[in-house]
Amino acid sequence: MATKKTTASAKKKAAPAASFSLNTTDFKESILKHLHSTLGTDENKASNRAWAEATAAAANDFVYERLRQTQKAHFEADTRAVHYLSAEFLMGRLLSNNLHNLGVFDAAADALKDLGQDISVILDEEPDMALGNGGLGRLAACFIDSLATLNYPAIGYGIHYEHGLFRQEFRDNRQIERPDEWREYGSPFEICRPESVQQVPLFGYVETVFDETGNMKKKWHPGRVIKGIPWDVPIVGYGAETVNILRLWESRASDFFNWDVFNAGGYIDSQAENAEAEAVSKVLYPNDETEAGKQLRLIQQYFFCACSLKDIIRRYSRAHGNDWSKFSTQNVMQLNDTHPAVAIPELMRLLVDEHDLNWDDAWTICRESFAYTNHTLLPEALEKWDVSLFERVLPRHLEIIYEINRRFLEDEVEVKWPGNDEIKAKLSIIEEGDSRKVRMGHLSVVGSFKVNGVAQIHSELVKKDLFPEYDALFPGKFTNVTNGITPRRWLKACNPRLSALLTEKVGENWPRDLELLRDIAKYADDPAFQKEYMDIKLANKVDMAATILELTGVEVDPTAIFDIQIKRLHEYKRQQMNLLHILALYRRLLENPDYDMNPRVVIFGSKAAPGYKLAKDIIYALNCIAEKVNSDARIKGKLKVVFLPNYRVTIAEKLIPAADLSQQISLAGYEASGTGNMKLALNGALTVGTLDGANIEIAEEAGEENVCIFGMNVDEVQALQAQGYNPWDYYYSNPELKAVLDWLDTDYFTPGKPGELSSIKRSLLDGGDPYMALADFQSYSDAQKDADSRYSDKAGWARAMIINTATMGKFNSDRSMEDYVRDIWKLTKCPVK
Ligand code: GPQ
Repeated sequence: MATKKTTASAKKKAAPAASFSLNTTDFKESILKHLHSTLGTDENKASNRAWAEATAAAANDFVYERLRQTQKAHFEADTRAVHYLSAEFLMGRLLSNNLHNLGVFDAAADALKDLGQDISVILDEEPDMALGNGGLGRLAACFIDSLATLNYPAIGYGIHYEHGLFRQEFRDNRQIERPDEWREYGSPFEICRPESVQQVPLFGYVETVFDETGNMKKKWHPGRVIKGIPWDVPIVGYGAETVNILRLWESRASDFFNWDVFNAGGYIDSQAENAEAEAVSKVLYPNDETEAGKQLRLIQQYFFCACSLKDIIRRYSRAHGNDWSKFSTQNVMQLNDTHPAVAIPELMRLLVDEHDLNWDDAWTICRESFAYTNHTLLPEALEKWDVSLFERVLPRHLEIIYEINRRFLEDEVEVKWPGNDEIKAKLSIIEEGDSRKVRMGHLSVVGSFKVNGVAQIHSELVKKDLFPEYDALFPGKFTNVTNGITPRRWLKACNPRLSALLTEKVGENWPRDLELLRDIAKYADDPAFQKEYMDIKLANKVDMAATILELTGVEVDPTAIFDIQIKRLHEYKRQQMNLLHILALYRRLLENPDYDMNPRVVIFGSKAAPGYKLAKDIIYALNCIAEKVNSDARIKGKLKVVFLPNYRVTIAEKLIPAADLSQQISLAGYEASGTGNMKLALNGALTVGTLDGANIEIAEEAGEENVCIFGMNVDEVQALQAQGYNPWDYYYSNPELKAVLDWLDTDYFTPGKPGELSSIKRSLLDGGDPYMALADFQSYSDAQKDADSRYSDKAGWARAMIINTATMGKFNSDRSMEDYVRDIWKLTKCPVK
């Protein structure tokens, strides 16, 4: 067990959770007032939705007041701020979170109860704000929560998608996608700011002109202009001292452009133009970790970056006029992966073309203002744009990128490696070949002052395998910031039972200072505490069992092991290996109904990108297997398989507190960090995991004996790849593995339709098994067996769970933010009143 850190912070006086003296009576009055005067209804006929909106409005009275105070404080102090540029913010629901962070959750619950309403029913009215795909988008949401909590001046900038991530349904066991309608009837959590609309040029051509003094200038004549309308979502810090904003841009046709067409008699054409402009922010691309290379996606990226930079410059100019010397001391822009990388040439364009700075000064400002976070090594996720596409959409930006590249290769690469064309080709922002491409990762590295990976091992691999020459060229530019999660949403709000127990033991300050939980390690062997802790886990599992029944019709035993894999569906995450293990367990049970194992419920939550055929086949297979296994009386309920439809933040909040096992089984070297792993461990689950991403750091913190590590490590993976991996070797040498793979070719799980699950077997054998599931299978199976026998030792299991909860302090996203602040952003706190 890791008890290496002392809890110095434990001695600090606990700060109160909230600064409001809002009691139940006040809250009740406020809800009623809003029901009447904001919603125009009354308590006798109000729908659940109206109650929810009135509750949100009551909370907003405080939120807006703190927002105003925050903006005033930031303006007066003229502090340096971070601008977190991200194409995704996976916020989930906001009302419960805001009530918790305001410190009025209990008051609201009591008020609603007095009014005859059940807060959990009311909160269930709110659709998820799912403006993101998975980990990357959820990380952005946790980070802005932490920045507000820590009183740092920060703005999140993104896209106001009309439709977030698709809603997943199953039809005949297959995933189908339905549009997400998170704001069909508006949202009480956003404020439109028409006074800050921005214009965004697109397409057209570039003209070379000369000014009065004979200087050459470039003039971009855009073919279209669309407008960006900002919607502000208040981000309430815990304790609600600071309320920052998330500013999301919605696209519309520019009035100015439209009227021309309209007046020329083109009423119908102008409508088409409206539709085209509105398409830009219409829908979130559902591809996680794959770049689509589509024109609309490039336009989306440019759209929100252009709006955001103009917004940043407008705010800067208000205080500093035309004096650009302080721009980079006042502003830092963090690029959340390469999706916003086009902000780099856009800032150059604004400074050089529109504000008449010379190239060198502009470039210095750029390079001092941008920092870049890499979230993956997967080659298919590294964005590259066809030069021809770039030229059509952003002709001036392509010229600027060429100039950045020319100077970089001549002034920096040539100086370091004279005459070395091979290195130049490798480091060039432009990839040569049949179709030339702009490499957005290269652009991000060249244009930033810091580049970080998201877990220790990932950051090492970014240096060693992805960008080794850049690391040699720019010593000190590459760094690590291990990801984190907000303990407010991912423990306090989602697991109220455990939260109450923790507060009782360590005081009320742990949601800020998660290291305080280390103190509960001293009760890890205390039978009374173990009982309290495990009773809570069981109660959470009972709740989850009810949810499973409601959502899937499957009955599960709450005393069984709840074995959970929740994450996007991707071959590298290896849900298919979990599938093979399920088949192995099922087979063992069929061969021997007394096979010694604890009852187990294997639970999945996962969406597949709509165009990712194999991922959808894996979902289909798991649903078919679930159907068969769950209805097979021969195995006496010892194994159940559940695939929950439409996995999202809100489902995660219910599942995580009920988990016993956390499946984190990516092939080592492929999961940059993972953040679900942190949430599950914090809520007590034991990690069944490879030595990949943040699993390594979780094992360090919890101690190896409190996790179940298996499989090849990164070095072993790379050695096997170098030597030549042959999945058939494992197929022929492991009879159980062969049997379960062959099973997939039969019609056992798809009666009358043999071959329906064969694509999975094929990908693992003929397809070469790119993520080496067969190589790690036996070790995985052994780790699962180990987990099972540890579960049988009740005291040992309780101890391990308690230690997991006690030792996850490092993964507080507040710590991640302090790392960014110290190593990259250099912000100072701006306390609000
Ligand atoms: N991640 Cl590049 C995504 O969720 N989407 C993406 O497009 C990319 C990365 C994840 C990554 O797979 C996880 O390992 C990380 O924990 C997460 O980003 C946040 O860094």
